[in-house]
Amino acid sequence: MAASTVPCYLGFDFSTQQLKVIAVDENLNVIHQNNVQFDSELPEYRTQGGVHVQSDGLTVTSPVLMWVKALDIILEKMKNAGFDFSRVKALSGSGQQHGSVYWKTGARHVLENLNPERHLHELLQWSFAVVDSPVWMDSSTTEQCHNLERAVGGAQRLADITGSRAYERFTGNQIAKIWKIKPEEYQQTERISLVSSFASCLFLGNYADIDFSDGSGMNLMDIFSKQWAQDCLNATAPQLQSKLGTPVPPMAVLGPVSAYFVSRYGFPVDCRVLAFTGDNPGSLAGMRLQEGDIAVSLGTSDTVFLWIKDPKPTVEGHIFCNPVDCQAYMALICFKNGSLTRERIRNECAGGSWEVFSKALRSVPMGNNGNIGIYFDVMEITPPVAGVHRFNEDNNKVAGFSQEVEIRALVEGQFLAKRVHAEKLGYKIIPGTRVLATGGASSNIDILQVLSDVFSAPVYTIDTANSACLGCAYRAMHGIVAKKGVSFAEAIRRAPEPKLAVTPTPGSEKIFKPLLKRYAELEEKVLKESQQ
Ligand code: ADP
Ligand code: XUL
Repeated sequence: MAASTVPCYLGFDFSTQQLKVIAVDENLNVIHQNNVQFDSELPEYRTQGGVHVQSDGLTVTSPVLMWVKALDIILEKMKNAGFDFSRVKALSGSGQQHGSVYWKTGARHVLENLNPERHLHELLQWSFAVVDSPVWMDSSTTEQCHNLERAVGGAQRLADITGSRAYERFTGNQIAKIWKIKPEEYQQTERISLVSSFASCLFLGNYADIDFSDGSGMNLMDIFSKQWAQDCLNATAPQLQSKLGTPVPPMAVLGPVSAYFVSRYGFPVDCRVLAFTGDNPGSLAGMRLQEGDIAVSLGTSDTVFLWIKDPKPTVEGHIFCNPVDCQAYMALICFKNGSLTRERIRNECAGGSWEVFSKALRSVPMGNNGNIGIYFDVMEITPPVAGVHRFNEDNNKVAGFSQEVEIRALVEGQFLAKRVHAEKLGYKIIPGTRVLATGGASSNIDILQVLSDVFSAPVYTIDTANSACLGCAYRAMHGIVAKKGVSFAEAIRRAPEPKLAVTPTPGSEKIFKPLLKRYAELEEKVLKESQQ
């Protein structure tokens, strides 16, 4: 590295709809941001929202080579923008959680011998046994979920071991399905990665291990011993342990960047690759979440997460190992109907404009005159129900709302659900509670106002809506000093604090308290009806 260059750290995020990157300098200032949108910039893969929904409506996949090509493109874009790769001291990143990648026998050899004259997507085109990777939106593995819970002694028992009951999108159940429907491809698989560890493999030029935090989203790892749970492996697929590697701490330095990146882009030979992790764990790091805070991420999926010390897994929500402190944990609740549902209602009720959507939100009083809506365009995760359900102030089902009421019902309903389910996990809002918001929709102040009103708490944001990328750039920086015993908080103490965005409207608590109770009852009713 030239003496005049100041070091920097990169954080990538392989998310559902795009690949993003952020670079921070030693003072943790963001010095570069870039992204590649899958649908528009890689149209040859014909994805919608970054995915393919198969004809059964339940199986959801993404072409693994699209992710590889997106990396080729983003690095070219950075180069064309004059980004100086020789400054990169360490890099890390995140991936959408639960998705899986199946490396074909021989792929390790290809990774170790990448020719810097060629693009990664050309070099790796024959390296995957399964070309369409199952992603987190998939809900086609109910049978495998039942098998796993039965094998280990029930849903609560599975949660006691792995932090979650069996969920369709969790990787172990996806692997069990691949083994059942594509046994030959499974046999040809030398290594199975998560989206996060797959991305580490690309940078490392070798197979990279899965980190504890993203590994917690597989229904395969014991979150207390941080090792694969043998009973779960046995119930999933044969010879699985040898295909998974060994879980590593999220702050593990995996090795130097592959020679490919040194020759082709000018990365320094000693640039460190830190274990990649899940996007929600990455966001926890980027939000600088503290105990007591609640984070709400409004991306393709909406998620709520908390920092916890003494986890007690239940059959609702998930417990993951903490991405920045190996003694701690995080609780997470995932809602599948997030931004894509907001976009549908925006298109139908606001002519496709976020400004019109916001204006409509402001035009209807908080509490929506008692109207409540539940909008599950696709099978929801929390709770597992599909369909649109609208209720008037007397709890009677109605067929439709005016456009403005529909918009407010959607946003209020999404946030009522988040608070109801966070409280079911034992979360309490106390004076001083901060709601930290991130994700694409957190740039919309009118949406944040509803969030603040429903939670009766101030909402804070960080300068970038891409907290997962930012968090992983921070993690890359921490990775260099973690071995010396420096904590994450200490390593990033100079990072900007989250900023206050909105405070609750006076009177919001009085309006939303009864609505929270009604929402919980109506959701319960819809769930019961769907099970009849
Ligand atoms: P992901 O990381 O899952 O790909 P992001 O967190 O980047 O997703 O969020 C992308 C989403 O942000 C888009 O699908 C879009 O619906 C939403 N979004 C962007 N701008 C706004 C806005 N002004 N108001 C509401 N939502 C927005
Ligand atoms: C979390 C989940 C999603 C994905 C995609 O459990 O399934 O949030 O991580 O963002």
